[in-house]
Amino acid sequence: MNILVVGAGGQIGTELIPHLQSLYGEDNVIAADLKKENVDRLGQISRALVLDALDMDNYKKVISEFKIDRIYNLVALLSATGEKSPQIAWQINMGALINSLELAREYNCSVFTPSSIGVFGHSTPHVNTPQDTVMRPNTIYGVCKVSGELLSDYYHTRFGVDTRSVRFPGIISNGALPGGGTTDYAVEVFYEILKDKSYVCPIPQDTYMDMLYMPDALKACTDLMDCDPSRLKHRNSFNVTAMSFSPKEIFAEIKKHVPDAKFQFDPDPVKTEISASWPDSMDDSCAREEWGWNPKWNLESMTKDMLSAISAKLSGK
Ligand code: AKB
Repeated sequence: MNILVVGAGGQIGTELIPHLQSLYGEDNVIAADLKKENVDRLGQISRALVLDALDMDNYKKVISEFKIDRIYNLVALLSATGEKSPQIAWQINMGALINSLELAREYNCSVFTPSSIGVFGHSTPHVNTPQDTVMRPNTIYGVCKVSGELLSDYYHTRFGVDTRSVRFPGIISNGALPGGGTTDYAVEVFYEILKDKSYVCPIPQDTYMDMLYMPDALKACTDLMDCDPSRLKHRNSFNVTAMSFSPKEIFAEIKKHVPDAKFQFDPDPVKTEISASWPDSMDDSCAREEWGWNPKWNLESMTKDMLSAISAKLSGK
């Protein structure tokens, strides 16, 4: 199987590439990104090329030349950045998706596009948020993700394209940094505490959001795509979560390992509003039943691992 990852230079793509290589073979994974510097970095571990997923002609050439069977469409402007320029967020998020779906239809590829907890809004039940529930988001990112879920299901029912997706919560990782998201604080805090022993948090201390550690997120990307389609009652998109915590709770966990760490709060108005509109905790039982979702990492084990991985990274080991 030949796999193309578009938007490969970001937080997920950078770690998804080696994960895919380990499962499907090094030469069968192609990394594509808009930015030359990301492609140069990815080129050290894989076959990598510059590609603007909005440029349909070039995108088509890549799909045809490399005989692609599966697309991971990771192109996205995230929630906080999206609010700075909603029209651009719509163009990028929806443009990359419709091009991916159209090419998948023409070349018979399967498509994975991450959705997000951003599909939910104030009117969604916030505790144990069901799989099938109210989706009235109040960010352009959420509007794109809901539209993307509908469009992906439409391509499946109308054209038979094998589209699948998960609603990612915040993803915590120690490779490439996330950028422009509301959940980014849960990554930033580790770097700041290990560098300066202090962190100023842009999210109010008692706001709960769901999170996943990267190894579980990568497994979701491949387990869902490899599962027997006859098991799937849902496709776009599945709730997935591994932990739900507030800033106060993760900081208390970090303090167990770094007792002199200092935390302050200076809530950012945009991120505060977004985080208040998202679930406190999601019900991911459909993912568990339909394709065996079973995350391994929790707040305790993730915190320990993040502290040791980032300490090693900062000390150049
Ligand atoms: C964001 O915060 O925008 C993302 C997401 C939850 O989709 N990390």
